[in-house]
Amino acid sequence: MRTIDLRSDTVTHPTPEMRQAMVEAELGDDVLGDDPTAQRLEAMAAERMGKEAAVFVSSGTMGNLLAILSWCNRGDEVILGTEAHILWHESAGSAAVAGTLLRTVPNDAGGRLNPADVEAAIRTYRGGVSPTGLVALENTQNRCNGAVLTAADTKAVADVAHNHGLPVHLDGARIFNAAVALGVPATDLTEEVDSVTFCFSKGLSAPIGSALCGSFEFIERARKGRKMLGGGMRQVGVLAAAGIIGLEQMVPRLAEDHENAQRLAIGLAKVPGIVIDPASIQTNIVFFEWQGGPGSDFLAKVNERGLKISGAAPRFRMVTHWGINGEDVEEALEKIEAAAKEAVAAKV
Ligand code: TLP
Repeated sequence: MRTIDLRSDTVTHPTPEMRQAMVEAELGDDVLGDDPTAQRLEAMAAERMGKEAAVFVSSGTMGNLLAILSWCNRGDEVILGTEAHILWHESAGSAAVAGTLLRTVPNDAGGRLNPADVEAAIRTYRGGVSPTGLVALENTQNRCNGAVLTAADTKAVADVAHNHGLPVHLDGARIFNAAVALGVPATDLTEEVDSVTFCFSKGLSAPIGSALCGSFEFIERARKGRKMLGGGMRQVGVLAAAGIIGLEQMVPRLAEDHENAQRLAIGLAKVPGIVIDPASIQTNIVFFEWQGGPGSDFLAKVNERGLKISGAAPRFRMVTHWGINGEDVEEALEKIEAAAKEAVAAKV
């Protein structure tokens, strides 16, 4: 039986062009500053984000952690959304490694932070107060159905932070999905932030890696932090070569993933037991709620039909990506429908 894997866009394998580029990549020792392919990727990443410099890191998690380490002192607070990936999925590195405290303000359904909430959460050192060191945004906002923040949403929060002398970091793991969904260059969405992480290993389909981008001075600090974390990689051009192809070839096709996600959402809305508002799906991430009985039964029935999804009951997730076409979406919907029918019937 063929498996359709919609757990994440992280499951993508390198494209044939990437594999070829990896084989042919010109290499050097990057810790010694000698890898031309890594340098080319970093220059491209900085340019695509409208920043002075970039550093190639092993993952989005490492990029976000390095941003926190590079902006904050130990004992500082980071203000971010209640649904932030940094809070939910990064193994508390912000606390365990960077020694910072996460202070949350609510994300609205569109993934936005209310600037007034951010302002109210900012604290300066006095007595036992831990001061704010950084404000962090996320675009697209994964847990808010991959919602897109506009340039105006970003600026509204960045203005508040900057008025208080605070830097802003953007977890832009899927920033190109946001840019494609809005039909704007990614630089429009990063202009107001001081640092940004984006991933090569999600919709862009490269096997490994992310970039952290910012000013020359900030990236120098981040490079030191990367080495400290054991993230200095030697002939890393083999990985950077795939990232270059991702940037050159894979960005415009993200629109296809968004269309497939919309198709998926519309189909899911017709399945008894499933609750979803297709209008809330803006990019390639499709969360839905299962209300047809025990979630573990439903998930088992989905999996036994050769469909992989992620999330935890009652909130499951499907993510479209390179390698998933319209027919796969139809087949996934058939599998979900059959699993749902059987799960509902088993309940009564
Ligand atoms: N997200 C993964 C899981 O960790 C949930 C996924 O499958 O979506 N920021 C955002 C917004 C992310 O969605 C992710 C990965 C990361 C950072 C971390 O990237 P990696 O996995 O490269 O450390």
